[in-house]
Amino acid sequence: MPSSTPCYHFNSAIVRKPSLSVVNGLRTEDQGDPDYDGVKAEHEAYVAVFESVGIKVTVLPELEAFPDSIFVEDPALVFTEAAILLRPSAPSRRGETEEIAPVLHDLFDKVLQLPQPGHVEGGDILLTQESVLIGLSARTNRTGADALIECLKTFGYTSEIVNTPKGILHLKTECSLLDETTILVTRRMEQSGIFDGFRKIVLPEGEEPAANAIRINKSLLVSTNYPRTIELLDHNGYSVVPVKTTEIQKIDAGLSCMSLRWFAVE
Ligand code: CIR
Repeated sequence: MPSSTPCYHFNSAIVRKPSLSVVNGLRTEDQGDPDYDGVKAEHEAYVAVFESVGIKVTVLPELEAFPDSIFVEDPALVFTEAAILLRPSAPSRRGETEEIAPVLHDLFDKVLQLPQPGHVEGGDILLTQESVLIGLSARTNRTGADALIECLKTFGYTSEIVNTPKGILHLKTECSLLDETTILVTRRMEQSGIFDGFRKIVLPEGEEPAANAIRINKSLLVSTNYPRTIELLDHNGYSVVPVKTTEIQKIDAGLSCMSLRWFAVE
C-alpha cells in the first residue's frame, strides 16, 4: 500500500440521510419493515459517534427514489488518493452511483469510474494494511472485480479477489478489520480460508451480525445488540463504542454500509 499509516486512520466520512422509502429497503429475509423514525434516530446517533471520534462528516440529503441509498458504502470506494465510482448490481440501486458522483468530484481531486460492464458493490471490499480484498458475491462479479483491480493499480493499491462464501450478502457482512493483523470473522468466514494469513477473532455463536464492525482510529464501533461480542472485543483490548442498529438491521445493514470513510490530506 502507498502509506505506512494504519489503514483505519480516518478523518472524513460521507453519509446520506435515510429517506421515508427506507422502509422498503432490500432484505434477504423478512423481519418486518424497519420503522422510519427508528432508522432516523439510529442514523443520527451513528453520525454523532463519528463526530465524537474526530471525523468530519458530510451529510447528504435523502433520496426518496432510492430506498437503500442510506448505504453509501455500496456505490463508491474512497481513499486518500482518489475515489472510485462503482456499479451496484441490485437493479434498484444502480442509479445511486450517479447521485453520489458530483459529491465525490467536489471532495476528491481524482475520481475514477469502474469501466463497463461489470458490477462491484462497496460492501464486498475490505481494505487491509497490505491490500484491498475484493469479494466475489451475488453483487460483485468477476468482470467488475478485474476492472476494479486495474483502477486501484493506477494509484498504487494492490488488490486480491476472494470468494465470499455462498449465501452471504457482501464480503463484509461477515468480517471486518480490527487492526493491521486481526480480522473479526464469523465461523463460516474463518473456515473459508480467506483470512489464513491473519490473526482471527471468531464471533460467538448466535452473534454473527456483529461481524460488520468499524475500526476508526482508536475506536471500534460495534452494534449494541451483541453483548458477548462487545465483551470479547473489550477483553481483547479494543476500545469498543456500541452503536444501535436494531431497525436498520432489518434491511441487512451493519455499521460499515452507512458511510464512506477516508483520510483527507488538508
Ligand atoms: C441491500 O441489500 O443492498 C441493502 N438493503 C443493504 C446493503 C448493505 N450494504 C453493505 O453492507 N455495504
